[in-house]
Amino acid sequence: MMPLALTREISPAIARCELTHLARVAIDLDQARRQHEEYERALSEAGCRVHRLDAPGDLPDSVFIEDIAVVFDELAIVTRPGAESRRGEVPIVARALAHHRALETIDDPATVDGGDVLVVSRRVFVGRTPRTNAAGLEQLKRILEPFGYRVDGVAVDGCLHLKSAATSLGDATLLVNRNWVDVSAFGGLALIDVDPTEPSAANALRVGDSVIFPREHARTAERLRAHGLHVRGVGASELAKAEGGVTCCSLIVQGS
Ligand code: CIR
Repeated sequence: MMPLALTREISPAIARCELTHLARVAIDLDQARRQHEEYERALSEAGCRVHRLDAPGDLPDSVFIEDIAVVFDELAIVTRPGAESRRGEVPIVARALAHHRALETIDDPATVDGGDVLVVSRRVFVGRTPRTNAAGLEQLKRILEPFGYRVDGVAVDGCLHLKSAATSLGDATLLVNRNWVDVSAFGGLALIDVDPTEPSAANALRVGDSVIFPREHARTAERLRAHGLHVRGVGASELAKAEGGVTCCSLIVQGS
């Protein structure tokens, strides 16, 4: 069955998004919406059925739906986002996922952002960041280990989330920026480094046989093509100003 890609509308309040590492610059909302539509087209072309959830105006970061849940074959874990401003994003996403998976939740005092959770078959890497705390890591372990997943914390420094620094390209291969993540955690996996001039290029979204990837990171895209990967370029400049990348803007639900 086709994977489902859940996406979310861009909030008209995105100008008030959370920012950690970047200075605030104006986001062109029309351009951001065009780029988001291009992204959704890329998901469709990569074989997904796309379902876009709406976004009430008071949730600036709601387009970054990846942070609100982590979806496995056996269940989905609804997170408790590290930024308080983002907790109101949870109910609509949880309701949508409840049609497809049994749900578990991350509960106070734990915090987890989905962007910190990197799943590579039965291994789950969890970024230690200001958004995902030690209690979050413990709750993920308690939920996932009974299903046979191995869950490990990974040190992250200099970027927002683990998946700003490392993402899966499939076939036991990761795309990484080693300046931001301790790659010793990734034993047994092959690593492709971002081009040194493109530090933000480690966020790639593998779906089916394609890698959806920002057109802005042309040099790293060449590296991916040189490894035989099929790269679908999308314009991602506007949401990058809100510290979002290509994994952030969807939740992929396999077999739905
Ligand atoms: C935030 O700081 O929460 C948003 N402005 C960006 C979230 C990006 N999400 C992600 O990398 N998974």
